Amino acid sequence: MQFHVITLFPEAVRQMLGCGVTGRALKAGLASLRTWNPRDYAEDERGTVDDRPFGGGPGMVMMAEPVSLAIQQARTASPQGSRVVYLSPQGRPLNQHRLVAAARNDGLVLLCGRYEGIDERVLADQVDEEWSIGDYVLSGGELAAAVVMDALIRLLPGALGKNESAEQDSFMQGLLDCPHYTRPERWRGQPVPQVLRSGDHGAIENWRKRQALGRTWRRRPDLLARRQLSEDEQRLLQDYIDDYNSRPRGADEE
Ligand code: 9WO
Repeated sequence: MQFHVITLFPEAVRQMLGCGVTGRALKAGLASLRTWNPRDYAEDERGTVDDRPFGGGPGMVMMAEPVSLAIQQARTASPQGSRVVYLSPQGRPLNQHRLVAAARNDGLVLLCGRYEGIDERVLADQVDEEWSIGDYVLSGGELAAAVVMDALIRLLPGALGKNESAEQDSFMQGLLDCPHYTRPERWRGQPVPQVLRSGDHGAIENWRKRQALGRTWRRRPDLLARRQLSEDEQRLLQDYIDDYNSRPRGADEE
């Protein structure tokens, strides 16, 4: 998948993706990253890309022309059908479902704002979608773009090792993840749940599914409400709830 990122800070974007799973995917050619700097399309000698807001107020606004020219170049260089996405808190909330849909395309153009934002007329003309990664304000869209690319790269066939397939990810199944443990078997008085050391793979699978369902029920009931549960899953969740309700009063929340 080709990523084209429009940013005033191309080095920062590159650095964020340079290590781990994303770094390997880029080196292997599963994904590629090109950056387009509006400063290179500035109309004056000094490379001015921002100006004062009409209507007054603090801060600066990214100028239409340099951003527009950078978007045009990115669009031209990107595969047919690539969407231009602006990252902002005003966008549609991003989720795994939308990422899976986006991963089916060969390319994606990500537009990163700085300052107080980008002249609205460019957004109206040249942006296909606006995405938010959460209800908070950053100092620019670059971190959000890196989040989007990281989540997409994990979905590309071959990006993850055999033992870490994306379908296994909790969110791929609409549930939160189960707890994980490694050695030692007892750490500061806390044991690893017995079933995980039993070698009974059926029992382990059931325990993990029950934990995933139970945690989702307790922490994110909104996720469960949107997901159909199979009869097996309903039974496992009921086990968890029964267990939960029969705990001694004041027992540990987890
Ligand atoms: C800055 C600012 C300063 C004073 C008063 C109001 C203000 N609003 C902003 C602002 O929203 N700046 C944005 C910074 C402009 C667009 C790029 N920036 C950004 C993107 N911050 N946070 C995001 C973002 C993107 C995706 N998901 C969550 C947050």
